Amino acid sequence: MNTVFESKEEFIELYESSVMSLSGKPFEDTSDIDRFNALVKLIASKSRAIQTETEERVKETGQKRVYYFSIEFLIGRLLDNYLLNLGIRDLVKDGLAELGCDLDALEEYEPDPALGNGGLGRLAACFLDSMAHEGIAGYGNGMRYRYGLFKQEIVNGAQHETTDEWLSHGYPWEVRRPDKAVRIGFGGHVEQYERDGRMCFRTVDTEDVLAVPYDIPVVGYGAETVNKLRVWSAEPVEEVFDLEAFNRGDYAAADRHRAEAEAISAILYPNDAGEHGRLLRLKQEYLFVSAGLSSVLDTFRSEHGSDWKLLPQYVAIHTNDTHPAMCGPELMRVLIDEEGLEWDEAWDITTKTISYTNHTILPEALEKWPIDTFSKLLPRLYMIIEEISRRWRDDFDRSAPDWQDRLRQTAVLWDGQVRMACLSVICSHSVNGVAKIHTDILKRDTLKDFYVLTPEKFNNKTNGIAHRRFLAEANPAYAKLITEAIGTGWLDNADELAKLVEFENDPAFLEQVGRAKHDNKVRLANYVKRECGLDIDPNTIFDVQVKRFHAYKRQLLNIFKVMDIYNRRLTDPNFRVAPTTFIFSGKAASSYAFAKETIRLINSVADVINNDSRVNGVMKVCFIPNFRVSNAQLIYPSAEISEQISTAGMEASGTSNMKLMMNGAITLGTMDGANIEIVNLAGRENEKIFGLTAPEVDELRASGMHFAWDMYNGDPDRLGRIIDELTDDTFAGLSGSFESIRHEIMLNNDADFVMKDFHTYVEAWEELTASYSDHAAWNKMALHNTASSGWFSSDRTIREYRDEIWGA
Ligand code: C3B
Repeated sequence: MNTVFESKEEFIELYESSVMSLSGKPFEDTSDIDRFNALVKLIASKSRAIQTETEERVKETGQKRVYYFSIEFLIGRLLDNYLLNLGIRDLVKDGLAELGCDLDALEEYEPDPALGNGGLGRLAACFLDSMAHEGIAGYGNGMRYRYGLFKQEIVNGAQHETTDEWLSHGYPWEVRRPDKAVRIGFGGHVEQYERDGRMCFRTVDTEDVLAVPYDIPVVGYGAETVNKLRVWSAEPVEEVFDLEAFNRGDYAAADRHRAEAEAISAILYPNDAGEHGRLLRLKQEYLFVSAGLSSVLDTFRSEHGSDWKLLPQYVAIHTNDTHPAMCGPELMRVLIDEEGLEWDEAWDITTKTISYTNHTILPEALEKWPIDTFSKLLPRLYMIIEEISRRWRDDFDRSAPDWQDRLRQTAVLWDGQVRMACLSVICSHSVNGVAKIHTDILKRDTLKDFYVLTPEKFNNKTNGIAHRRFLAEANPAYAKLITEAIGTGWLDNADELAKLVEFENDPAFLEQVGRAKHDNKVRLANYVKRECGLDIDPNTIFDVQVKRFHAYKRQLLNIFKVMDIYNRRLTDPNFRVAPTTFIFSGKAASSYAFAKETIRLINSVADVINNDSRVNGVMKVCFIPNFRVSNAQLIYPSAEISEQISTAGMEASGTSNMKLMMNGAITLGTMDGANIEIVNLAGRENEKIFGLTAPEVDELRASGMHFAWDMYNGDPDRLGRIIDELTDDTFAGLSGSFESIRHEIMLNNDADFVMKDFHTYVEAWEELTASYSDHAAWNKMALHNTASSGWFSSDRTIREYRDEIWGA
């Protein structure tokens, strides 16, 4: 462990001078925000000192560098995490207290950068943490959006989006590096020219923008390694201010040039899966790929010269989903056009350097770009893609009887479109899915033709989570208890959580587990009261579903269950319900009507139930607005039931399932994604599994059977009633009824099997909650989940990537 401050006194002295030099005011006159910024500046500069040492070590030992290219990094707040990783949280807290400051209060000033949508972006951030912990020279490469994912407000039950101005008070962690800016060309046309007696290509008449990097330190636990996340911002190449337009009073025109360039990094596209055809998105993708590669290659050149054959030995480039798929052709372009390599040699280097992770089988998420758009925006890159495509076709093995079909499935260019997933697979030496079932589905179905051709490329890397953030930092009450029991080793090595098994039959310990959970529920209840004005009772079961809204994630099934319990309770006051608070949180893509209607339904049901004194002793419904990393850290620790109820076969992995399990929640879920691994690790008796399996879902789909009306008519008291309540006035009081949801279910034949899984789901919920009254047994299950969750640390995932993909 590096020593960051010799003593508390040294910290205080350095901190006071940091406050003074940043604000220019004596300490007593500074605001909390001054104090927060100065604290971060101090910790960031200490981190960068370790970063310099890390950098020297990497150079000296010739360590392989890993670059993680991702269009999203959902990093969350960093201060608390870095204090923990640097081992100085207590020292800093005490030092601040001596100055009359409260660390927890200062931490509330940190923006929560929403540079990602959901699971994929958060995974990238967990990987940064784990790469630094594992001592990997691992760097994030992404986009610095001026506005992160929209802020969600709930108005009359419905989601409203407002801009997320996370940079309005500055971001003290970042350092702008104009010296490392890269010029990026769009449009223009390709011409041939002769260089050293060789015909070469270049693009002329391009419209250029400047990609300017900002570096954010990534501090590894143990303070031995500090890496960096580099995010790119788009700016005009030169200041072209149209004075004439300005003098005319046309201010917009005067600054148009700047505005056009900056638009590229203005917003994160809020669609979790699938953002097609938008020119700006394509520009974003090329900008961070091209600028990122340029800085990767600069570093390589400065250390190893221009011996490009060595690139795969010293550099691994990982592409997080298809958004960085242009890495392949862009690396080819640089090696051929700028470095003068022949195609075959460049191709060998490229494919040995790049690897690819697929995160979803949803067809709408497999990116495709119209050739027309693509080739106009990036003419030279398109030429290279055409050549990749031509060679793929020419070299295609035509001996199999179904070769034509196989070629159709794997072609990069098809039907007027560039298929980015095919490009990603072809340009990579490794393709992985993110949970066992997901990788199996990729092999068997989504990417099966590639799998038949190159089975050796395919491998599974089950996702993981940053356990220091999501357990140690988010759940101090439980973390303290764990450390008292098994020591601090689990922070470094999450496998040590297994030592908790010894305490599973210790009644006093189990009681403390319950008490920690209760404290966390009180903490969340206070937050809910502050944010939504709603009283929720920490003595009820906290049943939690938090994630993006999507039909296949089936928040609808969950709210149907709530409606059913409510209905049955009203019909029969003797119907026994374990008192429960149903907690939902998550955003819907702004353009996704069904998901937004589901949010409105949940809030409308909440409005009725929470105001009905007949049921309030046993149920409340709570929608927590604006789900993001910071409030997620309050929600996971308070959960007792983890709702993981996607249609089997649809959720690639899920990661909230892991975060909730680690915090001692019991999974109520389908056999989908990483739920399957959760069950395997913790034992089926410690989770509650229900519903159709993936093969059963496949079979039902293939049968083409229409069952929605039979189910509706066959169960008028429960399912039928719920469907009717979508369109009568039961829940319409807040802002109207829900015709489109009814339509979707009944006329689309229940595409996500909400009706099909309804009864087994409610039954499973009833059984699970009935067992809650035996607190000791419940706490034992909770503890067992935590004890079994070490494998889900992203430290483990990253070691697998390192050993089996990157060879770093
Ligand atoms: C998500 C998947 O939906 C999750 O199952 C998975 O756990 C995470 O990725 C991380 O692998 N995902 C996402 O958040 N955004 C996409 N565009 C595609 C997948």
